[in-house]
Amino acid sequence: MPTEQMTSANKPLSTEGRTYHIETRSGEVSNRILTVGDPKRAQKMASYLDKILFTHSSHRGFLTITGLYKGLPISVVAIGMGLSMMDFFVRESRMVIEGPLSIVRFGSCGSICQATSGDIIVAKSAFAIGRNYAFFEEGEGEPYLLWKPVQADKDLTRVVKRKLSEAVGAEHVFAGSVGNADSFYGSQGRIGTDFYDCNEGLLDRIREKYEDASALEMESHMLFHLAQASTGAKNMDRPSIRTACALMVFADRTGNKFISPEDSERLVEIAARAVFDALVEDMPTQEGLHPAAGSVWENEI
Ligand code: R1P
Repeated sequence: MPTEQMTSANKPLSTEGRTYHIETRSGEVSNRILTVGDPKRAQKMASYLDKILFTHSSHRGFLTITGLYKGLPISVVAIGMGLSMMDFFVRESRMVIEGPLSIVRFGSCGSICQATSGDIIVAKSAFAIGRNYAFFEEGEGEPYLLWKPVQADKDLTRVVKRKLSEAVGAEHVFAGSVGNADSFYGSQGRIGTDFYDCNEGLLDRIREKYEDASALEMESHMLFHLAQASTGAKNMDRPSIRTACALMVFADRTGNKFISPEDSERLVEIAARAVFDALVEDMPTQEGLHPAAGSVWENEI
């Protein structure tokens, strides 16, 4: 349950200025953000910051950790799973951070290309895959809808890919388009008998429609879409929210293999500094970013 009174139904901010679901306020979250799904992954990656200044776990399961890396503020935010959680995260972050945002998602995925468990796929673009309820209820159209890919930010993506390639070896880093499904099972073509999913041909249809389709996961299209839909972009020389996404291959959907817990932990440890280095290279100063006055980094930089 939220502990502070909300001041508006349309834009719920508490009397203390905290957002309704993430529960952070101005000065607690940096313009540089690494976002992940799993809170344990967030804690592990945040342990590679030079100093932690702020940690908050919200009543809805969002975990925010803000600290310093190479003298600059960075936040690590765990959001859970799915495109709705990504929507909460991007919108409520925007509400409390002044200036441009650089957001890198470091997630996990299923590979539908030659990348196998333990490799990394960097998203050049992301498309949405949605269950078409009209098909299931009224027999209309295809069982799954495929939306056109939205591009990641090219500059941020380039630096993320370079840093990860240096960290894990270029031969383990792939690039392509990522399918953001609205579920883990039906909309990612996982076959079962408990539900009427009509998804037997879905992976083939995805590969046919998008030649560079490489991975399936559940948040990247919403991240890229909201960056493009961000109105702040109109007044700036580059978009106000810039986004990139790199994904560890947990499930190899072609070879039917799954990563071991040891290998996934090792990958997260190796990638943490690479992603922080990318965020710092992309935004090397605090000029034009969220003001230090009143922030958790006020007396640190
Ligand atoms: C499914 O297991 C979850 O893992 C992937 C999917 O996008 C989904 O959120 O990403 P994360 O590991 O970042 O949560």
